[in-house]
Amino acid sequence: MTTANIDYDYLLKFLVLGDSGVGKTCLLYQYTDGRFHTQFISTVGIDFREKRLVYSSRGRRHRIHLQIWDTAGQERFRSLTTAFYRDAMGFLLIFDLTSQKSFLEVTNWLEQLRMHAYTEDPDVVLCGNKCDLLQLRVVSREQVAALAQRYRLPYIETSACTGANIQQAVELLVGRVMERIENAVGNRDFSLLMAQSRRLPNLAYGPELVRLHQASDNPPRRNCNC
Ligand SMILES: Nc1nc2c(ncn2[C@@H]2O[C@H](COP(=O)(O)OP(=O)(O)O)[C@@H](O)[C@H]2O)c(=O)[nH]1
Ligand SMILES: [Mg+2]
Repeated sequence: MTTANIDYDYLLKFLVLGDSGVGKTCLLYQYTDGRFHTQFISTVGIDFREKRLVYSSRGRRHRIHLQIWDTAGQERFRSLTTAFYRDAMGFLLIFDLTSQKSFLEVTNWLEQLRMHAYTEDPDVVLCGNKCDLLQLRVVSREQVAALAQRYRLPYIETSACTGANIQQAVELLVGRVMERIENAVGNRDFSLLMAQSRRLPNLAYGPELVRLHQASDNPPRRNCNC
């Protein structure tokens, strides 16, 4: 493997998790493309989106290559493999503010993370998505606040449709992970993860699993007016 073309300081790998239909794929596209896509992949596989950003801390600028992995529909079958979680350094855990079920499932996703992530206490940002659908909202702020406090999770309300708070959510997670990196001297698990992160994604997962920008055969789904 060659590292000659690496022109960033850190490659960060994040995962987007949450029940099917909460808006993971839309949120990811909104973050990288600034648009609300309505045509999506529901095939089995793994997708990722990438973005470059600069993170400044303690007077230094770090060039970050951010890779955010999506589940591409596998979450529907609860069939995310251990390998899927293993290489991720941070997690965006999404639920749908218009679905109590997706909110109740958050604790199950946290349990999955506790079992499969590189540490029992990984960096997670909880996102209540579809905040544009005010009339359909069924999950209250109090409910989320109690859960976020119980699990000590930062919480942010997002809309993949309008773009509200998407960048903030991702950058909050970048900040958390970068803080961990800066404090990680001597943390063996995290050092190993960072060493691995120099690998290219399709080497890490196998090219047959990587499906980028793939449109589905299904007709476009849309449930808002933006
Ligand atoms: N109104 C609204 N609809 C959304 C939002 N995010 C996703 N959707 C819709 O919710 C459905 C599921 O989105 P998708 O990204 O495929 O969910 P995934 O299964 O978690 O990847 C689609 O019909 C989207 O158009 C949002 O923030 N607001
Ligand atoms: Mg999806």
